[in-house]
Amino acid sequence: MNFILPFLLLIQFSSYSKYQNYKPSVVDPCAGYMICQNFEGTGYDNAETWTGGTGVNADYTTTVLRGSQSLQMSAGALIAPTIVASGTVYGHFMFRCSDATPAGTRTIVRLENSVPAELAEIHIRTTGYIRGEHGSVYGTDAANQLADNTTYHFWFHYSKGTGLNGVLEIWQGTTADRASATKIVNVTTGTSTGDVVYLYMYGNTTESMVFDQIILDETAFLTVPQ
Ligand SMILES: [Ca+2]
Ligand SMILES: [Ca+2]
Repeated sequence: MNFILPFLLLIQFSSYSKYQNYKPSVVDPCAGYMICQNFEGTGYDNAETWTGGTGVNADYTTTVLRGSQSLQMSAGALIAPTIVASGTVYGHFMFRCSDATPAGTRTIVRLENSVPAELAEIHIRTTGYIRGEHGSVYGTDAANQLADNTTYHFWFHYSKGTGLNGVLEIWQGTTADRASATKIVNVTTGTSTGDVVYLYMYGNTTESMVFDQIILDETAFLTVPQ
């Protein structure tokens, strides 16, 4: 007994010291991404400057997709901060639309080169399906029909080609995990040959488009913070 007790106390003291020295690391959920915007607080967060015209509300609180504020667009275009030119980009955004079967095809996301001129777009069709466009090549309308006022996670991958081999992939899901999303667009014959410099989000006067957690990077990422 006299031998065991000091031994147990030593173990206990050792664990306590380890606990005292433990400092939880603060992980910045935006660290490392070229663009990472969650629209929290007044205007934009993550020290990013986004520019847009009328019809853009970066402090939207009515039906928030994530956190306490989202982006709501009822018109116009919003431009993300300029990025270093990149021939391959991976993106993610959360999206909710008041009318998922709009009266006309609506562009919701566009990638542009330094000119700026269009490289690729993501559309909602009047049928409620998502379509991808790489240069002059349109992908087949996706098989997953969107529903009104429903929140989705979209993921995309653009790679420039040399004329007829550009890639645009789009995944549609309902969680922060791309592995559980469905690949809905797969263009492999795209005609755009340019590097991405600009990311645009679009609104329309007829529908309310709400976005959140917009991320863009040069390397693939399969999950985003919940
Ligand atoms: Ca948010
Ligand atoms: Ca805001």
